[in-house]
Amino acid sequence: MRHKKKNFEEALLELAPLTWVTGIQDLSIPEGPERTRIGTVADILKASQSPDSKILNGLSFQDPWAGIRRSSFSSDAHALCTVYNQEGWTKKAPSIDHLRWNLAATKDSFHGWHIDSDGYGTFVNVISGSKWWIVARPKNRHNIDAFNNTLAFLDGLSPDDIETEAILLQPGSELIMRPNTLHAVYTPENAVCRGGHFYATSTMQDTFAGLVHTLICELIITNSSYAESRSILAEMINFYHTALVKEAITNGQSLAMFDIFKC
Ligand SMILES: O=C(O)CCC(=O)C(=O)O
Ligand SMILES: [Fe+2]
Repeated sequence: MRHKKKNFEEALLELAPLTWVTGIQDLSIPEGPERTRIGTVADILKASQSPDSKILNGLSFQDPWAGIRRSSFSSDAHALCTVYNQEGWTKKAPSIDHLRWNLAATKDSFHGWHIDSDGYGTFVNVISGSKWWIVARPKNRHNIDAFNNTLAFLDGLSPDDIETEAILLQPGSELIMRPNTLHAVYTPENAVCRGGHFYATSTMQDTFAGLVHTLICELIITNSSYAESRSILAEMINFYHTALVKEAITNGQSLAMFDIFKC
């Protein structure tokens, strides 16, 4: 998706008003839970304007109004839109507020190695500035077990087993990252991004490994956790069952395997 180039202030104020209160990482505080403080969008703007200011990283701008779109990789959107568009469906839909979020970081923010929580895949678009997104993956890409053992994941990863790649994200680029991907992020200039999480049928094995890591280690290796993700997975299971076992037809459309496995 293409975005018009915006300066930081303009992009930041499109996320939220100056008085908006949110969790912000203050990089003058050593890594750990204390690093996340409560601040405002005005704090981020002020810090962005002075080179001597603290480095601030706002990672918690949930953006429920961004909506979820059916994309070629977002099977969860496909399942939820189909299930909740059925005639006569009255069940309360799971909260999807956490699926769309924005980031606002000042120059030199750094986020250490982690995986995103709950087995989610992630996409990110840079609106202003840039980000170095560094990913690590098993050298042998066919060895899907390499990142699936939690103990190995925590202590046993050797540089001989993994390869890393740094990708410079700029306005107009979109990164789509599979679940259970170790990544670290450096912000070389003030940056605003829009992003989101997704589940894809094609990467469900990685989702499962990411879920197990989230369950066992939670905040040691990931930076957030969302209970609602389980309801979304339950609806996907419901969707697969409806399509594959019941071979149901919804809104005049067959939920054939083709529909499910295309994303
Ligand atoms: O932009 C950043 O500093 C980190 C983004 C990220 O990986 C995350 O929020 O999980
Ligand atoms: Fe992340």
